[in-house]
Amino acid sequence: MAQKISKEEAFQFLEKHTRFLLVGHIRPDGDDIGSICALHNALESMGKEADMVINDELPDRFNFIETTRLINRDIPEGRTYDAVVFTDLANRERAGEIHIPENVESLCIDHHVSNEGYTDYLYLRENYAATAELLAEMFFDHGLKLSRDTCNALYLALGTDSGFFKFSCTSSHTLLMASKLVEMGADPAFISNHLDVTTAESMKTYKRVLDTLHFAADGKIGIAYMDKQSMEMDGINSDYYVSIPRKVAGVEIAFLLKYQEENVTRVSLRSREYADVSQLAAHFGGGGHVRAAGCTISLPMEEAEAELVKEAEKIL
Ligand SMILES: [Mn+2]
Repeated sequence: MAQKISKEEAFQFLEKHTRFLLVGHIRPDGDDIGSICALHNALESMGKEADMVINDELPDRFNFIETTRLINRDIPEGRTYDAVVFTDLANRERAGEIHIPENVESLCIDHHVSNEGYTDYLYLRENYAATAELLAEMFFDHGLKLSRDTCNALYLALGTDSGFFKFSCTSSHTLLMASKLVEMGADPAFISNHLDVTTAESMKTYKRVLDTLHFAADGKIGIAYMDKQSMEMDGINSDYYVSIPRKVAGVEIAFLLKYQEENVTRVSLRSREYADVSQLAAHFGGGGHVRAAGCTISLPMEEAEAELVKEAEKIL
């Protein structure tokens, strides 16, 4: 089990090592991508070497962060490391199919309540909106000079994980970090302009997903599907579509059921005010946060829905 450490100890870990492998998660989101890029740049500014690995395709919409171009899909060959840092990964499986060197000291920096403690050290703040919130605070504490791209990466990460400062995870501290990032060069309008545009294909997918919207538990559960075709059209941005069932008045729990393969359904879960969807996801072997979680169920979509609704009704 990981040894839980403080922010100071986590920074000391960064200071005492020199060649870092940074690992992000599969199906990367804005927080993961922004956090790994910012940590990479901060380490370089400290005179360290760092390679980034995310073992999955990166969504195009985060390309405006220049550092994303340095992210590797696999661990580069012939490199050696004296430390591995996982950012925003609740469990080891989220790293994907990569062979992480053993006998190298490992640290995880994360904000998932469901973190499984799979590294030597764990710096966890489960009340923080994003992993980037831990990193930004740490960098500010030590007076690191952050480039404009690094500030944008951290702001993007804070913004995407907090629904751009709308979700309940948004605290005065989240906003303070965002404010300091803007002071140091982050550009909120530049970031929004890149995120708010959508492709024609995404609009068509939106219509397809919207057509599947239905309800259970007297309208307290909102459900939408991304079938095989929708996933082929815009599966890489699937997280965006869970906003469809979540938006409807009266919905406390939203499910987006996503085709993964025949008889395997991935599920994104969201809640609005009181339901703990991280517990619900954990019931199905998944995890996440109180208001946003995910799991994979080995059933076709309709059957997965029935199981989910049955469990969800117990907490409504
Ligand atoms: Mn996150």
